[in-house]
Formats: sequence, structure tokens, C-alpha cells
Amino acid sequence: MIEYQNIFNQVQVQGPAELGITNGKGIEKERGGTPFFSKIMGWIGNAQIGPIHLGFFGLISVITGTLAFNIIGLNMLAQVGWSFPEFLRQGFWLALEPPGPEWGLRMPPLDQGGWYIICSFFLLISVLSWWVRSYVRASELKMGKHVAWAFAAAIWLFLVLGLFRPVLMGSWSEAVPYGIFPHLDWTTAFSIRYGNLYYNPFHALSIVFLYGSVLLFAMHGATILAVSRLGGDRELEQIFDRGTASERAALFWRWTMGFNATMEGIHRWAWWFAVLTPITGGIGILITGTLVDNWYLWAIEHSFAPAYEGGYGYEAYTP
Ligand code: 07D
Repeated sequence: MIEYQNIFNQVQVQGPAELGITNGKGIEKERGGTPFFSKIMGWIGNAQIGPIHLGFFGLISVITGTLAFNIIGLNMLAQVGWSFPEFLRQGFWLALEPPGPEWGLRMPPLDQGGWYIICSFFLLISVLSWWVRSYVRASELKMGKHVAWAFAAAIWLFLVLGLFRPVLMGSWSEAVPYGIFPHLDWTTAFSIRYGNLYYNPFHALSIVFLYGSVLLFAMHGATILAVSRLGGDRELEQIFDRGTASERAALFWRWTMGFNATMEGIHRWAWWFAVLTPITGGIGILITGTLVDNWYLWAIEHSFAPAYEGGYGYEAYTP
């Protein structure tokens, strides 16, 4: 007999379009677009596309995000003499760079970082209004604000990298460039400039939560898929009923490792691990260059990195 193993997709059952709830105050009128169905989208999620709620903050977010995206693109295009083929060929290497250090926190001319500042301003408005949208949408559906607060944790890291740390360092030149390889180069240069970010304990913590999130996600995803043929994906019934797929999933983990999360608690594990990744990361970046100038020397001083004889920091930190 072929076992029911659903790793990739679900059985697609299609009925009339579901238009969502009303609140008696006409929120249904704020949703736009005629719903349609896509089998391909149904492979990875719900096959029904739309209607969508745009609203005031959604509109602001899309407009400012598009402006930021286009400012980046047009600056890159200008750098290759407005040649579209060159833009495509060199695309991954092109960047909109922040102003040079000589400008401090002042506004430079457009072609010397001015566009970068304007673009960052629009990007900031875009990200913040998307956050407001995630809060207001949840509020109107009488939901908790867990998504908004998790998103806020990511925005914290984004703000540390592009706003808080540059302001504390007194220069916009500290901010991250917009570009595929250039932002990766920035990351490496940052690590080297401050003596190897691996020795920054908050970078380490951030990785713990990042990898931890991956592990939890794999465990939870696999567990639910493994019991979905028993209805394990219909979570609510599973929380209060006994003898269910969920109970079997819980027993699997208790018998495998002696402990199991609950159907509710596993989502708290997931939320906290995900949220703590950028929170600890943001702390790590904020104190780099402001409080600590060299993480390798810091690690030698705190006795968890070796000082190699004759090497960097050997005289200073060897008794
Ligand atoms: C980036 C912020 C949220 C973003 C938001 C939205 C848009 C819209 C649209 C342009 C993800 C932004 C806006 C998307 C765009 C338009 C129109 C969240 C972000 C809200 N590291 N490292 C981390 C590892 C090394 C370095 C975190 C591993 C080297 C620096 C994470 C390794 C060096 C920074 C992590 C490794 C180095 C980090 C990120 C291994 C040199 C950071 C967490 C195995 C390469 C960041 C404390 C995250 C940080 C960061 C992992 C190695 C440098 C845990 C696994 C030694 C400079 N690194 N890293 O969730 O927080 O990001 O550091 O080698 O700044 Mg690292």
C-alpha cells in the first residue's frame, strides 16, 4: 500500500470564493479585486487569490517602496551610462552607496550620497507604514498583534543598521549600501574592520536563534505533515481533543527525547526564536564601533580567544 506522504503539496478542493468576515461597519467594502483561483499558488498555499485590503497605510507603503526601489534602479542605470544591457550584465555588482565620511550627518549633493539619503527616507516610511498596516489589519480582525511585534523585531535590526548606529557614529557613511554584492561586501568589511564579528557574543546569540529557528521549523513542519493524514493540520480541535493526531505527534517527541512541546506552546517557541534573532543581532551591531572597537581583542581580554605568540594583541593581553 502506498503511504500518504504529503511533503510538497496538499489536495486541492475548490468551492466558491471565500470573501472573508464582515464587522457590521463595512470593512468588507475596503477590500478590492475580484478573487480568482490559481492551481499553481494552490501548490504552495491557498489557491484563492484576492480580494486584498490596500487601505491608507498600504497605499503609502507601496508608493514610497516603489519610489525607493526606482531611485536605486535609476542610480544604478545612470552608473552604466543608461545602458540597459550593461545594467543587466553588471546588475549584481552595482550599488547606491551612502555618502562618504566627509559629510558626517549632513545632507550631501544628490550624486554624492544625496540620493541615498532620499531613498532611505522613503524606504523607512515604506517599512514603517507596512508595520502600521500589519497592526491595524490584526486589530480589525480582533487578532493578537504577534505578527506586528515580530515584524517590529526585524525593523529594530533594520533601524540599527541604517539609522541608530550611523547617528551614534556621527556619519551616514556607516550605513549599508543598496546593492546585491555591495551589501555583502559591506558585511564582510564590517566584520574585518571590527576584528571578526564571530567574537561578538550577540552575533553568536543571533546565530543561535537563527539556526534554532531553522531546527524548530523543521521539527514542527515535519511533525504536522507526519500527522496531517490523521487531521493534525486542523489545529484547534487537536488542542482540546484527546486521542488525536496531535496527541500522537506529542507522544512521538516525548518518546523520542523525553519532552514534548504542546500544540500551542510550539508556536511560542517558534515566535520567540524568530524574534530573538534580530533583537540580539541589533544589540550586537549597535555596540560595534560604539562600545567595542575590536571583537578579537575583546575576546582575548575576556579569555575566550587565544592570543597567538607574536600575534595581534599578544603583548597587550598576555600576562
Ligand atoms: C537584515 C533586517 C530586517 C529587514 C527589514 C526590511 C526591505 C525592503 C526594498 C530596497 C535578517 C528591510 C527592507 C527588505 C527592500 C527595497 C525597495 C534581518 C534583517 C525589516 N553570520 N553578520 C547576522 C551568520 C559572518 C555580519 C544575522 C552566520 C561573518 C554583519 C545572523 C554566519 C561576517 C551582520 C547572521 C555568519 C558577518 C551579521 C542576521 C556563518 C562577514 C549583521 C540576522 C555561518 C560575512 C547581522 C549581529 C537576521 C546582525 C548579521 C548569521 C558570518 C557579518 C544571525 C550563520 C563573520 C555585519 N549574521 N557574519 O535575521 O544582526 O537578518 O549581526 O558564517 O548586521 Mg553574520
